[in-house]
Amino acid sequence: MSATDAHNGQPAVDVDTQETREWMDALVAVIEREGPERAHFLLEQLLEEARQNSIDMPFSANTGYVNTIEPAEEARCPGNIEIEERLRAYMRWNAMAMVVKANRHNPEDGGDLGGHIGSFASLAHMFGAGFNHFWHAESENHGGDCLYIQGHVSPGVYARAYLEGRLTEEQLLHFRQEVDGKGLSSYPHPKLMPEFWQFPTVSMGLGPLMAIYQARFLKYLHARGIANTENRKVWVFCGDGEMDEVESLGAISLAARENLDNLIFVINCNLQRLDGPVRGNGKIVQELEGEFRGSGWNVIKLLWGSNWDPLLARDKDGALRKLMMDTVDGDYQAFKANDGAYVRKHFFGRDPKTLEMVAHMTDDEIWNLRRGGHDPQKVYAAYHRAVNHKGQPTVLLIKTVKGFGMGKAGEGKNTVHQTKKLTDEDIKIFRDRFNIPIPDSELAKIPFYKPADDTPEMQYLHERRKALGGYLPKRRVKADESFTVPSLETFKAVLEPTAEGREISTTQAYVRFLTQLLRDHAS
Ligand SMILES: Cc1ncc(C[n+]2csc(CCOP(=O)(O)OP(=O)(O)O)c2C)c(N)n1
Ligand SMILES: [Mg+2]
Repeated sequence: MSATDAHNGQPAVDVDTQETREWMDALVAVIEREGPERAHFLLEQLLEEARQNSIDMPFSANTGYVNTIEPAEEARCPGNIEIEERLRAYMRWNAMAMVVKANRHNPEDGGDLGGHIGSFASLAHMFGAGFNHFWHAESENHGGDCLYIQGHVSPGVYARAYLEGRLTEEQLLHFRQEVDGKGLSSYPHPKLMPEFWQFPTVSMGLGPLMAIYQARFLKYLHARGIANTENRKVWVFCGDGEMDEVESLGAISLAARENLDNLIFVINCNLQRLDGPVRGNGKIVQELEGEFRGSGWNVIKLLWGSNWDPLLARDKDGALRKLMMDTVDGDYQAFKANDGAYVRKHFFGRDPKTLEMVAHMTDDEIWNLRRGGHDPQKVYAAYHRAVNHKGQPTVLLIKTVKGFGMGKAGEGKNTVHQTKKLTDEDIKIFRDRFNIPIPDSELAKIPFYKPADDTPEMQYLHERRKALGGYLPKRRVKADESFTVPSLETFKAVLEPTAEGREISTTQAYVRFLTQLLRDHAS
C-alpha cells in the first residue's frame, strides 16, 4: 500500500527520497539480520512514539499478500506425507464416484440428484491435516473437539468414513437418498444421522455463528467447574462466499472479547462461490483479514505453497510481493483456468523483474506453483500455530483451488461448483492424475476403491485416529448421566401466592423458576 497524505487522503508526495531510502534500508537490514520479531518490536515503538506526538496514521489492518508464517518458523509435520497423499487420493476418488454415480444411476430423478465434487476437492488437504494430526475424538483423556463442517463437502467426509469401515458401500450408493434410514444425508444432518453428524451446517452462515456460542459455552462450563473443557477446540470450516452471509461475521467481535482461544475458523478461500467469483475486482483474503484483525482475532494467512518459497527468498526488491498484492482475485482465477504459459505471460510478465525470476522454469513448473492450501506441510504448520495460540480466537485464511485436480472438468472454472456429471474421459483423467489402481476395463462402473486392511495406508489411517482417540465425526446420542427431576416443593416460592396477593408477570415467574432450578444441586 502506498502512503497517503495525512490531511486529504490523496497519494503523498515523497519530498526526500534519499531519507525514505535510508529508513527503508534500515528496516530491511533489521528483518534480515535480527528477524521479523525484532522488526515488529521496533515498528511498535515507532508507532507508539508517533501516536504520542499526535501524528495522524490511517488505519490499516492488513499485512502483505503473503503467508503469515515464514518458512523458517514452520512447525514440521511429523506424519508420513506420501501415505497421507495416497489416502487423500482414494478419498477424492470415492467422493467423486459417490456424486457421479448418484447422478448417473437415478434417471428417474432426471439424473440430477445433485451433490458437489469441487468444494471437497479444494478442501481435501485441510481435512487430511485435521483428521491425521489435530482433531480429537471424545475419549478417556479428552472431551473431544467440535467440528463444524462446510455442509456441501459431506461426500469427502463420507469417503473417509467408508475407508475407516464406518460406512458401507451400500450406504455410499444411497448418497442423498435417505430411504428407510439406509442412505446418507446430503448435508450434515444430526436428525437423519444421529450418531454421525455433530452439528447441522449447510445453511450458510449458521455454522460460524453457532460455533462462536459453542466455544463460549465450553469456556463457561470450564469456568463454572461443571466440566473440564480445557483442551477442547471448536473447528469451523466456512467457504469464502459464505462469509458474505451476515450471520458469518455477525458475532466475531464477541469471540474476541471473550478471548475464545478454543475457537478456530478455517476459511477456504478458493475465490469462488456458486457460479462466479467471490470478489472479481478485489481480494477476499485481504478483506477478511481486515475484518477479523479489526475485531481482535489472530489472523493466519496461508496463500502460497512451498515451491514459491525460493522465489520469494530471491525477491529482494519486493517486485514479486507487489505483483501478488496488485493482482485481483478475478485474474488469479483466470490464471488457474489456463496453463503455465498463460501464467508466465499474464502474471509474471507484468513486470520484467518477475518475468526474469521465472526464466529458468518450464511452463509446467510454473503451472505447478501451488496455492498454500494444497501444501500439506504448510497446512500442518498453520494448524499447529492456531492450536497453540493463547488469548484470542484464530482465523486461518487459506487459499485453494476449487475443483483441485479435476483438470479441464473443473479446476478453477466458474461452473465447477455445480459439476456432478463427469464424462468417461474426465473420469479416466481423474484416475490417472491421482493414481487410483482401477483398470480401464472397470472404469465405466466407477467402482469405489478401498485398499486391503493390511496395506501401510490402511494401517496408517487407523493408527492416526487411534492416537487421536477414535473416529470422527461422531455424535453422542445419550447423555452420560441421568438427573433427578426436582420435586414440586422446590418451586414452592413461585407456586404460592405472594404475601401481598399481587399478580406477577410471566417473565418474572419464569425467571423465578430458573433461579430455583439453578439453586437445586440435586438436579
Ligand atoms: C443460506 C444459504 N444460501 C444458499 C445456499 C446454497 N449454496 C450452497 S453452497 C453455495 C456456494 C458456496 O460458496 P462458498 O461459500 O465460497 O463455498 P465453496 O464451495 O466455494 O467452498 C451456495 C450458494 C446455502 N447452502 N445456504
Ligand atoms: Mg468459495
